[in-house]
Amino acid sequence: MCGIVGILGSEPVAERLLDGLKRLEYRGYDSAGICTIHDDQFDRRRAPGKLKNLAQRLSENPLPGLAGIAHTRWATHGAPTEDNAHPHIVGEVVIVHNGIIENFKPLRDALIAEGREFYSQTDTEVVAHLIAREIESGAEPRAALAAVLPKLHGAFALGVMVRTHPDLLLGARLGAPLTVGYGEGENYLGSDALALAPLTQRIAYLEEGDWVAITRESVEVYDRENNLVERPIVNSGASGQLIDKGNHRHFMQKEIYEQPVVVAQTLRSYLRPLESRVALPDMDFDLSSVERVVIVACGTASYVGMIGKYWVEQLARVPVEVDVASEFRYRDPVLLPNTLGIVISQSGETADTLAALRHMRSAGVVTAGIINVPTSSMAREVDLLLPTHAGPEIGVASTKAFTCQLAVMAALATNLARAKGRLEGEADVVRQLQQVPEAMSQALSHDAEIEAMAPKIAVARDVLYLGRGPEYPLALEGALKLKEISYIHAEGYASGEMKHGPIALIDDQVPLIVIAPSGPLFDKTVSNMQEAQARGAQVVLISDAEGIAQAGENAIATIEMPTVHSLIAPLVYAVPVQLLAYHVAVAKGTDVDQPRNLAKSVTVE
Ligand code: HGA
Repeated sequence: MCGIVGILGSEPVAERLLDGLKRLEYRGYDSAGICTIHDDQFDRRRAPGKLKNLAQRLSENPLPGLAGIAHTRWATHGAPTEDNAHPHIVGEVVIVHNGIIENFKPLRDALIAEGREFYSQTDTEVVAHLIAREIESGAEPRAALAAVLPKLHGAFALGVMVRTHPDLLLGARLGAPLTVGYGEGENYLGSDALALAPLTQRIAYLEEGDWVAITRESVEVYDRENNLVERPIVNSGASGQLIDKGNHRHFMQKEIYEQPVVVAQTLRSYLRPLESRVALPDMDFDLSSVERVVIVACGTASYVGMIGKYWVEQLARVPVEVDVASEFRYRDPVLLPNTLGIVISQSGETADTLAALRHMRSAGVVTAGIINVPTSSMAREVDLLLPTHAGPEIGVASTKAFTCQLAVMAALATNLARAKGRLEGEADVVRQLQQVPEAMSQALSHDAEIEAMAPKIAVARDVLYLGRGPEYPLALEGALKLKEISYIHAEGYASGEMKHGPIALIDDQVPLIVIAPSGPLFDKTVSNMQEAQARGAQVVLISDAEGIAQAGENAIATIEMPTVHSLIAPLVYAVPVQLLAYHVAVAKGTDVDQPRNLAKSVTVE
């Protein structure tokens, strides 16, 4: 979601702020802006739409100044217009904000009743007014910020400057990430280490409730009780190079193609082939005492959880509940003793999942997190971190993070099964998992066929995906992927559910994508597929050689996957599902990497 960069520099900052925003582009945004202080005045450029619009304004009307803050906005309150774009200036204060101020309405009403005028529809402007009001009544900037923070409910990261104090940059975080960067005679503020990577590798991660006062020479961090605290300076290891697309047309395509390598990389940290063992990092709780599992995640990651439910129940015979994070906390879930809570998140900052994690921890549940960003809030708060090694995922639609999460989920299911004394043939599990990268490469070799069939799907208004067993969540993922990037309406169904409703939608204009590896469930899925074909459905069958030989005859297209063990099928079959969505989106000409309305790291509830 939106990004924050701030620089207190010894050289002009505008271009560097713009560069920092470019590094945060992958999160998704719909307007952007920069404000500097020079000659004791604020100077600001803002533009709706992509950063190139802001860059254009900067080139027509450059922005001098050695201190400034910048923002990419993903609108939550008010349309993505120039007036609503950050930074917001009120009196002596300029502010950028990530997140939502949940109590903005009563605060805004009270400020209006005092006679204050609002210039935007954002919740953010309330914070600017509150700080400005403190300054007007004589508070110095630090005290003004400290007085306002306790009044704000919700989740936020803030960057603040005060016109009369051009050598001071303030920041605060609660529920949204913020980092401080340490330079030579300069210091920085950023949403993440990636944004600051060309400026510095020396980073401190602020903790929940922290606020910070930055000058060129010093950084003072305060906790929510306003005690001066130390936050360790670490080497971020983030590359200063802008991550590029290599020879690929889009980041999403590059990330789909990276999967054999990054899944191998992820598996390498869990597999011990010499010992025929699937290992987990050390933990200070006993897996054998786990009597139930609760998995909480959002979007694509929640489908990893659903596939995990099939695996854990089948292998370990431990009951599993899967919840979408936005529902979990508010339905006051029953959390019994000896529950293992698992959260799954690429960014480790997803607001709903983070809140669910905290809910589980406060209920005394032991937690594990399958997370791609090891410095994220979730990674720091779980009892057991199970990292994925997907590398930075830039495309908004998750691909490689999904399959790496599945790889880790398989490792966790195997370990639970062993701990419960249920695991037979661990050497075989290791062998199957070792085959995943090669099988994924084979799946990728069908790219050209999938590209060729994409125009047929691109003209559809609705698309249905069917799967059974672990391929049912994959059908949900296929439909989500297609919706996200091609804007075609798509639904995923458990094959057997089709005749309980969705079959009413079937006609010869509705493509039906059937994900069905051969195996014990195959015949049943094929029956469901044939029921649809009898009503004109245009079937694309994704199966292996045996399945296609048996049932591919009347399909409009088939995509042949290598023959794989049922455990690893979801990882391998994810590839054609992703490629299909990708090529359909390309055929439709949509913005594949930054689809409309979507954000990458969803830091608001
Ligand atoms: N609520 C603010 C900031 C939006 C945001 O955090 N996006 O990720 C606004 O609507 O301007």
